[in-house]
Amino acid sequence: MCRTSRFVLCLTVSYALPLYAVSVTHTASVTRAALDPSLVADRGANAHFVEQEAENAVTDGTIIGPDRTAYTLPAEASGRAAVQLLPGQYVEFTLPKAANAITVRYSIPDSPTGGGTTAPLNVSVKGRSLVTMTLTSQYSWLYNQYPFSNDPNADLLFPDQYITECACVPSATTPPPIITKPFRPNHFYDEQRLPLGHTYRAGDKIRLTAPASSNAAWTVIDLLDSEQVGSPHRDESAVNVQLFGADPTGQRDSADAFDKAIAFAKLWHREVYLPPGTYQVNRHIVVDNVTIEGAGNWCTIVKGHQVTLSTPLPDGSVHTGVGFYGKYAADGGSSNVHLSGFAIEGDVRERIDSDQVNGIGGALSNSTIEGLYIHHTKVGMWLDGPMSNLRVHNNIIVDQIADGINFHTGVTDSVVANTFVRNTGDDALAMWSDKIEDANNTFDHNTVQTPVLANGIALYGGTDNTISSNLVADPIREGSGLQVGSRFGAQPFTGSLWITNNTTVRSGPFELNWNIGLGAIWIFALEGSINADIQVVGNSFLDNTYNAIMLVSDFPVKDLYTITNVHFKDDRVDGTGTSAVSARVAGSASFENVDARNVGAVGVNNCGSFHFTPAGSEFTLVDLGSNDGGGTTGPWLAPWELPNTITCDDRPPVVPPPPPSPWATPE
Ligand SMILES: [Ca+2]
Repeated sequence: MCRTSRFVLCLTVSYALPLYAVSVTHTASVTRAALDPSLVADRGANAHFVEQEAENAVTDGTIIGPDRTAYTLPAEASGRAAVQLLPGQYVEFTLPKAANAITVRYSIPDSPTGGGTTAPLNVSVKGRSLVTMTLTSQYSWLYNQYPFSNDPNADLLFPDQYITECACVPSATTPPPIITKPFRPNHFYDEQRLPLGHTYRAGDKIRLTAPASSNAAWTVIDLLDSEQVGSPHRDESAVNVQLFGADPTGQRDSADAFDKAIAFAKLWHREVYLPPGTYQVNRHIVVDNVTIEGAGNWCTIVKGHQVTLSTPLPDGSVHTGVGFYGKYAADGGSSNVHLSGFAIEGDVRERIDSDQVNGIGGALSNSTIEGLYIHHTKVGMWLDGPMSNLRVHNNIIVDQIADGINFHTGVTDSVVANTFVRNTGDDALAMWSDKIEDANNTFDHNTVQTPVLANGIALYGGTDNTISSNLVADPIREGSGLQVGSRFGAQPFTGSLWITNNTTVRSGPFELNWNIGLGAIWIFALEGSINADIQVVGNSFLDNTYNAIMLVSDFPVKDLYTITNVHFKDDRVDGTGTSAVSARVAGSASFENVDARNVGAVGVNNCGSFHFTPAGSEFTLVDLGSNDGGGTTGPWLAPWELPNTITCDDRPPVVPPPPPSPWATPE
């Protein structure tokens, strides 16, 4: 059914976009990251689709949330709320623009022993039943301690490790603590794309119904994306993989046909074309000095099964699966690779860190990746440098077991822009200067939503990198919106780091291991001091669950490492559950024109390095002027707090702020 309608979509001659495409009815409730789009103008990716939250739609089901508590369904939902349908109930969206395709983000229960189940979801448009989707929980529901289990009934994976639930090491505790099962359920959601086979108009209603006969006890709908997919891209001059035996019905394995087409294209200096269809590929396609273009990521789908290997590969993998890989740097790396316009559909259901089961991998210098949709792989793009000059534009990466994109080891002069990342199981976008520093890279105008573990955007060491104009929403646990961390053995931060014009929302979550609240931007000196020039300019930190800004070390190393040379300027803080700034480290930071409002606790929660001497905190705030606004306890940066008054409070009461609202022109 799905494939048939996809072909209808992919063979459809593009409609001229009708005039009513721009008309928006008042019931349509388009948001971006569950915010009024006007609050995040020019921040994040300019996606092809429009997003509507189920909790704003019409339903006879039950709204769950808002709730930001880890391991709960609403916490992992966009906007921290969703709609729960019992069999027979529906949620109905009004299309804000003409659309011929939708994406549904949902959750259904796991099977009792793990591994997932399937359930139907009826889609009707304009009152007519269109199709029944088959939802799955085979790619969601993980449990237990890192790196997780698919078994809800599993005992603790590591009983000899401290857990916060009992504040103890279970195997060393008498009597042993009672561990509730399932232990730490998470990664509840998945999403699915559906071509509608026809262009519907703005104002048409799309109803999603859990059939009365559904086997699923409940069906949670988080949101609906809708879009007008254009006609398929064609290239008659390129080398068509089908001429080499690739099977567009997905029945036969097409990996060897891809290799042959690539070899032929390289010989004749031509491009490779993947016509509309679904191609089964169950291993890496190694690419070097080649261009591969699909018909568009709704039309050309490269899809694979996870394969268990009888002997591990030299790179440590015990599984393989679909992926486009440059040669590893140790083998010379790849260059001049250009991938565009197709989807990569993986089959990764568990986290095995040694497996190379990523959508894109290896080293890809002087290359471009554009217009891909990457789904159900371990990491969307895991680049192992050294490598340079990779341009990643206009991609969608969703439902990953681990990171969205990681620039790992000596990636330089590279860019990720206008890319949309949702539901990663680890950092959505990361630069990890492991052994060799990442330098001169930019993450610009990307949208990150609901990373279920770790950070929206994370920087682990490096020099002269830029994080600009991104939109980061709803990080859930053990991470935050933006992290600058000396961690994971990374090279130190050197040179400058520019964090400019980003917006975070519903960030600054609770840190379960520390049992305190984080900041939307979290600067963390764990393995060394952070003293590079860090410029945090023009950012908006909205609806922070706890703090907006946190600078912190870890208690065992609090007298070893400092954070200095951090400069905040022209930033806006709209709503903090607790403070605007939390400092739990020695060092200093400067503030200029950092305005705050709806601050729930004292503006600065300054603990320094916890010696509490009469000289004051070991952390100094430098007031460069125009730091205005505050909350119920007064101006956020009041003179009495300066330069280093101890105001340390591990757990101030949380005052949930009002929703973010327009901020008048900068003061
Ligand atoms: Ca939602």
